[in-house]
Amino acid sequence: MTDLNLLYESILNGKLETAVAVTKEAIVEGVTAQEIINKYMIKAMEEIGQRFQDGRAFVPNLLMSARAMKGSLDLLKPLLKENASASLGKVVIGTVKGDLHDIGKNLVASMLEGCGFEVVNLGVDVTSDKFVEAVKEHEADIICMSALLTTTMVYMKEVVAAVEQAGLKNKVKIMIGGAPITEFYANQIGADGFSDNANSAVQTAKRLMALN
Ligand code: B12
Repeated sequence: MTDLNLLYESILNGKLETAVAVTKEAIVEGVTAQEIINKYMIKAMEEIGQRFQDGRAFVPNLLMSARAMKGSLDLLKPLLKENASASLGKVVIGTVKGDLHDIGKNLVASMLEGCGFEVVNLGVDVTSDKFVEAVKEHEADIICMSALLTTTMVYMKEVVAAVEQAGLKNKVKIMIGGAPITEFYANQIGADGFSDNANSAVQTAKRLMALN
């Protein structure tokens, strides 16, 4: 039986090879992707974040943890997809301008995809123009914006304004998230939904599509 605490430790310590090996073993043993992500991977990222905050870890440690997390997540993505049925709706997702954090955003994208949404991932540092263009091009039902910095979360308001200006506010729902984001802030800027984790993001997306 795989010791999944080793996955936690390997992400925390930025050990990509071990993280990938343990994830592979866990998959073979039938541990669900949700359990691996929620109980071990996210917990490890939270801990390295806390250490960074306390001055006990530094940017290279964060990058190595992020790399290990991505390696495991890449293996789990196809499993998340197995549960998917027909498309529940189309989502364009991105981290807002000035912000390069993409781990949480990619997790949300994978969960949405895994649960049946079609997802267009615009990456990081996404401008309001890019969000608007993508909504038009893909006829998206939902825009998902992520921000991890207090200095970049304010840009979400500009995206909402750009969506309004493009006459798309009644056509597309806006959902936001990221560590500094609150429900209060979402309401304040006129977003339609907020979630503080990847699991409830799926529930919120379904609610916005009037599916639950
Ligand atoms: C990893 C990390 C980095 C990595 C990012 C690697 C990558 N590829 O993403 C690197 C090293 C590059 C980095 C850089 C920086 N970082 Co940084 N980083 C972090 C750290 C430790 C973890 C973030 C993370 O991945 N968490 C794990 C994921 C799973 O959680 P999450 O992102 O919160 O996502 C979940 C939810 O928020 C939600 N969610 C997220 N997005 C969305 C979107 C939608 C639509 C929905 C519904 C939900 C949702 O669901 C997700 C899954 O459950 C945080 C600390 C922390 N505790 O948050 C600091 C942190 C965010 N960083 C910080 C800082 C200051 C920086 C830098 C400015 C540092 C520097 N001096 O250079 C730069 C900024 C670069 C830039 N322009 O973006 C600060 C921000 C402070 C602030 N209040 O603004 C933090 C809080 C650390 C700290 N306490 O000081 N960082």
